[in-house]
Amino acid sequence: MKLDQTTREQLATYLENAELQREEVTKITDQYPDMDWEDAYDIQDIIRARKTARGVRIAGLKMGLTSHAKMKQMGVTEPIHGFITDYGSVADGGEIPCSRLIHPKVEAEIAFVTKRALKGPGCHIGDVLAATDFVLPALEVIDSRYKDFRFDLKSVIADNTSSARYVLGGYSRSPIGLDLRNLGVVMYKNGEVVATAAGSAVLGHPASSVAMLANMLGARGREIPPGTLILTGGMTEAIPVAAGDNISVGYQNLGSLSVRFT
Ligand code: 0L1
Ligand code: MG
Repeated sequence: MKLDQTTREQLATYLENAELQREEVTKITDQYPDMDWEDAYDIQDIIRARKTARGVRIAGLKMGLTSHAKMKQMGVTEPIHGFITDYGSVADGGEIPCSRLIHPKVEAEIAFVTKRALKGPGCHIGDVLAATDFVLPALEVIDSRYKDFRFDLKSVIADNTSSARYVLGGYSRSPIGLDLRNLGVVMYKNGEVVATAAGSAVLGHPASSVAMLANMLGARGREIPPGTLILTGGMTEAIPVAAGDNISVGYQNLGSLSVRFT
């Protein structure tokens, strides 16, 4: 690590305050260009530990930047991971007040729920499918705390990968017998199609995103416990939303979900 503990704690305060007070901030690498990946995940961990200490429940994990197009755009070869919270959960058909967010965007995703632990290294799609209880449709609402969504990878990891809200909906099904690679989604904003995609947009197969998460956590001596909800990453591009927008997403063989921004 390149940053001392006091600096990492100060940066965690800076970023969590930005989230809680709905305040755009400048990216932290402007001030600390030498910070490394370990510093970035450590700042995220400090934010997570502070939330837990205040009684927030960690509802699951998420992978971000899992599409090859988005990775290429950011000049990286590895996705990033973060966590989701109980207060981030929004009911299917529910409302999300924009007054609590800075500049939200939505991504259609597939969520997995595990029934057995997954631990890297060496975790692969077969391990993930065998350890999955069910999959279900998800919509992630990302809301970078950085001005104009302008950041680099280390800054966005520290900012818990822009995690803000999420909606789970549709049908829960075993992944066995589902063609997740070719599973199509259509996203509508105010009744108009704004994005279409297939499961293969997520690292070739959404289960490979879970395998990669297990391998990334394994490199830090951690695992994905049984019963973990995992958002596998956007199939569609991230679509900006504002108060008054209705978003609905249809998932082939898995039903649909919707949410309204107020
Ligand atoms: O969930 C995501 O893919 C977002 C990762 C962070 C990058 C962003 O905010 O666009
Ligand atoms: Mg996402």
